[in-house]
Amino acid sequence: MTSAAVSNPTLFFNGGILQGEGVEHATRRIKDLDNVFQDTKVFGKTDPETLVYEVSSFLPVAEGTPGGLYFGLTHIHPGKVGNEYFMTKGHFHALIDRAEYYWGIKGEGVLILMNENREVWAERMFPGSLHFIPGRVAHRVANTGSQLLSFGASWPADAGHNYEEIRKNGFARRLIDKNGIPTLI
Ligand code: M6P
Ligand code: ZN
Repeated sequence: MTSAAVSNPTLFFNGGILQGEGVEHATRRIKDLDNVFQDTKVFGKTDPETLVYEVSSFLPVAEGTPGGLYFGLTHIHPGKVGNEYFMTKGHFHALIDRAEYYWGIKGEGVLILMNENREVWAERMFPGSLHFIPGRVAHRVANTGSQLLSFGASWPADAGHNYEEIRKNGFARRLIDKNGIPTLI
């Protein structure tokens, strides 16, 4: 059903896959996640090609455009390195005061948050959960379930990513599997 005034949307995330013109796909494998997991011994023995997460993004304007809005869909595979769950690299925004929304679509996870004083807290993520991430707060998501974890994200086009801080100093706390229970230590 279309008319001159009512058209079909140009973007879809049916079946968890973001489709449409201008959508970009990125993969993060073990080999891309140096300095993310604590157990370097197990990390070193893990197949470097193991797929940890995938991100599709719709970036309609150039990075840095004030007022622009980005959309991303992230899928984290189930798995662990030692007792630590597969998770995203995590970042502060380059323009540190920029905020972001995350929301759970599929599977179970935990959103780990850390402010500039290195205080860490975490929120459970599940289908229908909505997370407002204020500016000045680093964010990372771990898949704590045995299925794929999918979540949506929307952030300002001028936010950028500051990975360096997390790469160097990490998060002050880690989420590990302690006797089957996701625990912040
Ligand atoms: C979300 C957004 C993206 C981010 C992605 C993966 O989709 O926050 O900006 O790139 O998650 O997270 P990270 O960049 O920390 O690996
Ligand atoms: Zn972000």
